[in-house]
This record gives sequence, C-alpha cells and structure tokens, in this order.
Amino acid sequence: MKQFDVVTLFPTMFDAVTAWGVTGRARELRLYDLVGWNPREFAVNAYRSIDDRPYGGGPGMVMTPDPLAKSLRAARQRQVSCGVRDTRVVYLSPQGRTLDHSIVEELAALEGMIFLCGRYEGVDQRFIDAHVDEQVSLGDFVLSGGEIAAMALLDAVARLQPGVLGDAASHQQDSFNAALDGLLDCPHYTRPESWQGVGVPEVLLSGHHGRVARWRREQSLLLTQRLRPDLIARARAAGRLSRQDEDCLAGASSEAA
Ligand code: 4HQ
Repeated sequence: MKQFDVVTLFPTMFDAVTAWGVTGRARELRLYDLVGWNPREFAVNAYRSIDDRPYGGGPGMVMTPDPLAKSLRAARQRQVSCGVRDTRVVYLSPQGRTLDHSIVEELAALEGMIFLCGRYEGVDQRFIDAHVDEQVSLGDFVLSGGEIAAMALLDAVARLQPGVLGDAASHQQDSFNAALDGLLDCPHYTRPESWQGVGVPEVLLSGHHGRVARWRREQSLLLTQRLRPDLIARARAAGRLSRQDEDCLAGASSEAA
C-alpha cells in the first residue's frame, strides 16, 4: 500500500482528496493511506508559534525550521513503521519543476511520499537544504500555500495506483486510448441522442467498434495538433505515432493549407 504523509498547518484540507470520489474510495479500500502532521502540534513555546519575522526585514513571516523538522521526523518514522524503504520529501513551491505526467509517474513508482506544504513567505532555507529531495510547482502562479498543489499531485499519483480506477484502468490498457500516448482525449458524448437540437457524431451510434476506435484516435490527433502541437511533436519523437496517425495528420494539414 502506498503511504503518503503530509506536513501542513491545515491537515483537514486533505479530506478533499481522501473523502471524495475515486481517491476517497481508494483510501477506504486501503489502496493507499495518508496521514497529516501539523507543525503546530510540535511547537514548544507558550504561543505554539511556527513562524517568525524574516531576517533582513521585509513583509510577511517565514516558517521556523524546528517544528517542521519534528513533524518530518514523525512522518519519516511512520513511513518506516509501514515498511516503506524508498520515500521522497517533496516541497511544493514555484521554484520547483512544473508538474507534468512524467513527474507523476516517477513519484507513483515510489513506496511512499512526504509532502511539505509551506504557508506565508515559505520555509527557512536551511530546512529545505537539509531535508527536501525535490521541489515541484503546480505552475507559474502564486498560491496561498502548498496544500492545493500537494493535493493535485497526490490525486494524480493516487489514481495511478493499481485498482484505484477499477474498470477505467482496463480502459487505459486500450491501445487506442489517447492518454497513453500523451495526446489530448477525444470528445465524449452520452444520452440523450439529441440535446437542444444537437445530435451525436453518427459513427458513435454505429455499433462498429473498429470505426469508433479509429474516429476517437483521429479526433485526439486532430484536437492535439490544433491546440497542443508541442504534444504531437513529442509523441512523434518518442515513436508513438503510427503510419496511419501520420496520414491522418498530413490529411488535416493539407486541408488547412
Ligand atoms: N506556493 N506550486 C508560496 C506556490 C506553489 C506553486 C507554495 C506559494 C509555497 C510558500 N506551490 N508557498 N505555484 O505558489 O506549488
């Protein structure tokens, strides 16, 4: 079972992942576990303070290293007690590598992960230098804390664990599934067959599985070419595009010309 520990001033925020949807069900089924560690609980002074003013002056506060170190020690101990040998301490920060599927896959392969979520102006640099293995960013924008970024990463890693997606996981084995190739997904339709006067693409009603699969692949390719040509280039470089895929793309660009 995958073990997640999170060092955060707001452990209950993670209920958003552990209590709902497929990730909630997966936790119930014990496909992973998640435990939060609040530095406040490890703060020793009368005020239980976990932050202080920045040396050198300036606005805001910085998280002090000691309550974080004690939280992290508790998290590491729990991982060891669960038999986890390879774990990684991930600090969510705009300085980190921008989150993408390759990072998710890399972290999904580990037995455990420890997330460090900063608030205020961030964490004392000495703590980061001593304990953080990896910094990951959700993107080039500023959040109020690392928690939402940690939850995004957590959700993406949890759903890769065997059994989490149930039926949908077998879907991913389908060689026509675009997600597998790093392309955008095809459009999806469900009932009613006509909604506000708009129908469903005819091929999806045909019951012809081969033609449906081909249509979906073509939709993925054409959508990706139009919206994310960088992903097409990457798929091509990785040898993930077939001769038939290339014919589809070539046909589309000659029509556009
Ligand atoms: N922050 N991706 C500053 C982020 C962020 C991001 C988290 C704000 C850390 C101290 N985290 N705190 N972008 O903006 O992950």
